[in-house]
Amino acid sequence: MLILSVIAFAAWLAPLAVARAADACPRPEPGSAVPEARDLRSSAGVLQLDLSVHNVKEPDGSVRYCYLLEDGTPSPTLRVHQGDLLILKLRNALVDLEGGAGAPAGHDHGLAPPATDPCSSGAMNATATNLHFHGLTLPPLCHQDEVIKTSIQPQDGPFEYRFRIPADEPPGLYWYHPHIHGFSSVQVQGGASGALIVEGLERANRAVLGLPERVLVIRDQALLNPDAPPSKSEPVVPKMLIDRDGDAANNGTGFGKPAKDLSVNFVPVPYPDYPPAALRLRPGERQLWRVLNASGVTYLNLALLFQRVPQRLGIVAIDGVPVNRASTDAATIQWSEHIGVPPGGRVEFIVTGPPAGVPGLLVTRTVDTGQGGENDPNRALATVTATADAPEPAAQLPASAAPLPPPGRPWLGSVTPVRVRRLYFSEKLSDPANPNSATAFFITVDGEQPVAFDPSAGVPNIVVQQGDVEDWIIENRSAELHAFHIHQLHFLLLDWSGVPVDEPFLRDTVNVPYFNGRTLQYPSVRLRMDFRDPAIVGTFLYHCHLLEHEDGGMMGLVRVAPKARAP
Ligand SMILES: [Cu+2]
Repeated sequence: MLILSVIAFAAWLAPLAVARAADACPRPEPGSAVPEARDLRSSAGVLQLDLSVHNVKEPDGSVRYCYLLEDGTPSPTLRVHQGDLLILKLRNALVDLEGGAGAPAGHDHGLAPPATDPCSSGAMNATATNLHFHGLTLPPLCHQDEVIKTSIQPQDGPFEYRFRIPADEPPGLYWYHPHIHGFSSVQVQGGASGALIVEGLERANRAVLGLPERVLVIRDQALLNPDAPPSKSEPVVPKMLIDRDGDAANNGTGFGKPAKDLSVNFVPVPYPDYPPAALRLRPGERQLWRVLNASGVTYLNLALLFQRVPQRLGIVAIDGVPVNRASTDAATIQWSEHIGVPPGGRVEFIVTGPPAGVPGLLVTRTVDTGQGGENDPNRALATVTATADAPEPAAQLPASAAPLPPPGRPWLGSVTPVRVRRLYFSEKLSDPANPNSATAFFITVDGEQPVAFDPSAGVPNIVVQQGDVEDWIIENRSAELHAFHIHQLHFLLLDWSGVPVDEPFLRDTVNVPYFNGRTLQYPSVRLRMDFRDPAIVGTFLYHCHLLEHEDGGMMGLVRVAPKARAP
């Protein structure tokens, strides 16, 4: 009798448990209206929140990760002002989806495994996680923005991030995501990411005063229909190959199977038919769109088409930095009909809604990632429909604002660098005789031997002095694009593939062109690196922001040494 009731109870419990697990990270259906993430705003100078990170394996085998507030709200947008205190308690609710490495020790005995010190554990396994606040100029310290040693395990209990947004942080779009070496790709492509906005863009650029604003987070994920033939509406393309990362390789046609599916605020836009998500606004309405490319490997080349005609997009910020950062021009707008955004990059631009009845379409155009790169074909992202009764976005920029004070340090472009360093991206087959063997990914200081990043080595690849400004030339000796990113600081792009550029703003992620095997020199970018801020003293990372490359070892350590005190 007792046994029977236990079985009955278990039978009742099992489907419930499965249902609950499957709903851990719910997602909208393809073709849905683009939802807005919940805005969490600071009040009285403080933004405090409890966030948990979850993962689940779906019945179709796909893997999802998500950040949830206590009431189940996914991936909130964190809205803070310069100087605000952010207190974020992160609870790690990850489970080991594969079994094996990462399963909590002691599970068999029903005992809670011993807690580790998340600040020093450095553990890299499938259930470890942490947070990187991409773009913010924070100290590389535990509980702030340190990702090399900080590793939170499920048994550790809530882990507190607590830091102040720098008083001079440029206003714009930043983001948060996990950064455990070897597991960044699976967690971020699973959906673990969210936007963070430093308010005050209207103080830097009067052109956005009073505009309704929309945050669009573009993520990529494993193909939902990997075996489907291309849509009949597409031209026939050469047979798809698989690149060294195991993704569909660039075929150079702009069509064919993409390496990954994309989603817009979690609304999937899956291959092969790319049913677009749906955006609505009012006819002719001007809005500020803040777009984050939270993809693991997918490059974006955004365009807004009205009846197939590309529209002008008014760029006001890139990588969280207003485009007029170097000038006093209060209403600078960079107009463009398409905007490239590498993985990790952000772009904020003004759009004007189509006239009533004119269909609009937000698309990403094909990106030539090189022979060894992923296939990033042309595809739709969202329909843009103008109707008089379209609901307004939740957020709107203030209609009046005091201008931002000018930056406290001289413009980076006017500072003479104290030295020039050369680094290069390269790749190597583990078995040179077998083109399908695993690839090793490197970023190397010129003159050194290429070595995959080893977090346990603990030895910085580069040591700089706080207070210095340096020029770094980043070469690409591989046959695919890489996206150079450095934590803790922004840089000025001076030269892109041999062409001097004059950008009055800063970036934190930049695309480095691929080597086509025909030029005398490897393609490169020249970056002016800003190590002046004393807050960034310590050790942190630079790496390729294609997460399969980063996890594969394309990462290095830089130590910013404290300035020697004058005697
Ligand atoms: Cu890369």
